[in-house]
Amino acid sequence: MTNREISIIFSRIGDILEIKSENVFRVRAYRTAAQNIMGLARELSDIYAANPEDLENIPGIGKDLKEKIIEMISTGKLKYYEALAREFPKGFLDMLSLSGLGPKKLKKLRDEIKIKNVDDLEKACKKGKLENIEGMGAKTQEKLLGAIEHFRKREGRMLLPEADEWAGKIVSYLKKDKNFKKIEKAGSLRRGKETVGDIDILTTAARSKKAMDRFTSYPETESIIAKGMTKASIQVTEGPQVDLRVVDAKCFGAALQYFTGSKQHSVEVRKIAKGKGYKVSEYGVFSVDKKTGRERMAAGKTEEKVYKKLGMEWIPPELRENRGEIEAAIKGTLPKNLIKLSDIKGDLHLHSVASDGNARVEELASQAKKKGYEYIAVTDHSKLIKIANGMDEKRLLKHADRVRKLDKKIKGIKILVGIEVDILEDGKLDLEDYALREMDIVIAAIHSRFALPKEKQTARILKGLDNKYVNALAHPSGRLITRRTGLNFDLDKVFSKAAEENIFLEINTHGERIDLNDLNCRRAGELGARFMISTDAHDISQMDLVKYGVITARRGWLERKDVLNTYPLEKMLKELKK
Ligand code: DGT
Ligand code: CA
Ligand code: CA
Repeated sequence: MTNREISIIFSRIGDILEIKSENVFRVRAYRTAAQNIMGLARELSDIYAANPEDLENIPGIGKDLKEKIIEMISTGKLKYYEALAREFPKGFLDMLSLSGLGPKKLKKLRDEIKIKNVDDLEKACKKGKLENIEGMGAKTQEKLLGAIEHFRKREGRMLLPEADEWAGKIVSYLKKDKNFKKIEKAGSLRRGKETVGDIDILTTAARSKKAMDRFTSYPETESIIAKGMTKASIQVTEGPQVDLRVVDAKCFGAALQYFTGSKQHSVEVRKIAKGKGYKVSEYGVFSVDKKTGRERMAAGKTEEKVYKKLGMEWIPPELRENRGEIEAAIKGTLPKNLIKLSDIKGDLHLHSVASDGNARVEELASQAKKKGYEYIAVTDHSKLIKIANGMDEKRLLKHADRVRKLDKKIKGIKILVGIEVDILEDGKLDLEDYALREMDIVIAAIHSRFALPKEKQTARILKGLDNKYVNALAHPSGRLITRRTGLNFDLDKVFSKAAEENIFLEINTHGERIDLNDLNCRRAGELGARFMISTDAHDISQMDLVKYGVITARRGWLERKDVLNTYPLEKMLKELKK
């Protein structure tokens, strides 16, 4: 289990204990533990593997919580939590995921108007039943309805990296069996959508029935949802639903095209096909003889052939959302050098032990070399972020000296020094110009006052970008996929300003961020802005998440030339000169 999962369970327990009106100190103990775990740079499972006793050195973790952490790490669950959850009706605790609904309010709703689940709550809000409850009102109802809508959209979906990890495990399990020939991921996962509902896998196999057996024997299977000769679905324990299909090699391309979707993309493709007298299905592209009505297969072995038959260039999966890609594929105007992972030459937003990172600069550099990078930038926090040990001017300049000395010493990679400086509420930056001027790269970011009204937030960001030393805007929207909707500001104004001032907009993949998202990338690109794909890693393993930034950039139709950290060192440095 990851720190995030463990932290979520502890925080849930805190909430449940509060609903049960248990001792406030116990409630607080779980919440503190949850918070501290979330802030840890090292994975609990690593600490445990090295020395289980060290778990007790984490602030807020005593003997009891230590044992619970060990239970979660070694069994993947916590009996105590499961028993607590069973005390409530099914679906009741789901309501804790609604933003704006904490344990106090939830308890009231249960005690006063007998709310049992999200459906009940929605009905009650619509009927105005919350207005009579002390401390709530019309405004609460409206907010909750919004939160319910958001909740439903996300229900049952997982974040792309998580889905990708599961798919990787299952594919490598299948690959161990020589019966499987081709194995490809399809569906929203192949398209790189930021959340994935279920995982779709397509294979060819010598013996279909045996392939089904192998799949449904996946060790972590909780239940087999369906099993036929060529199609099966399993539910993975605490994981996704996975659909597997075995198809004929001669129509593999057609099947891959069909099951990659998106549905809207395929519907449009079929319209084009119809206009040309073809029929398209997961079995291939077929021409229909008008007299006899007989169908003849015209393409199907590869996706390229399928698209070609229909008069289109092959369309990269990330573009298949019916957002103009079909017209472009017909006209031959798809992006020519759509960015790819191997274009990335460095990571320009990394944290070190100088603020809240877990890695020393030497470790970041050596990991970057392993990844084949030409350069990195170490960009720690500025002083506003006290809990992250942010730096003031004096400490930053000293730190910069140290990093530059290291850069001279360490061969094979260029190490830049920069800062992730906060844009304060009034739009001023958190550090004085005399310090910013000394940086190789200045990344401006917002980590406070998320709720400012649109005009103020826009003005704040624009003013921040006015500082002439700023090179990039980190995680511009401030959104966390499941937990925070993001800042309210005029996107076009900020994107245009960035374009004008040669400020790079970040595509950040840290934690629950994919920020900017695909649509924002597309829009900003149209407005002439350029980008920087960064992991904002606080740990060397997180540097691998860059691939999800690349996928998102592809979904935003961005090309290599649009992204700063695809440039070779000299060219990149020129772009940073102010
Ligand atoms: P998800 O799982 O909700 O994240 O989204 P997808 O796109 O993976 O959707 P899923 O798993 O329901 O189906 C996988 C692909 O199969 C989908 O992208 C397109 C294709 N597909 C499924 N149902 C239909 C359909 O009714 N019509 C068409 N044209 N394609 C479909
Ligand atoms: Ca799917
Ligand atoms: Ca599916």
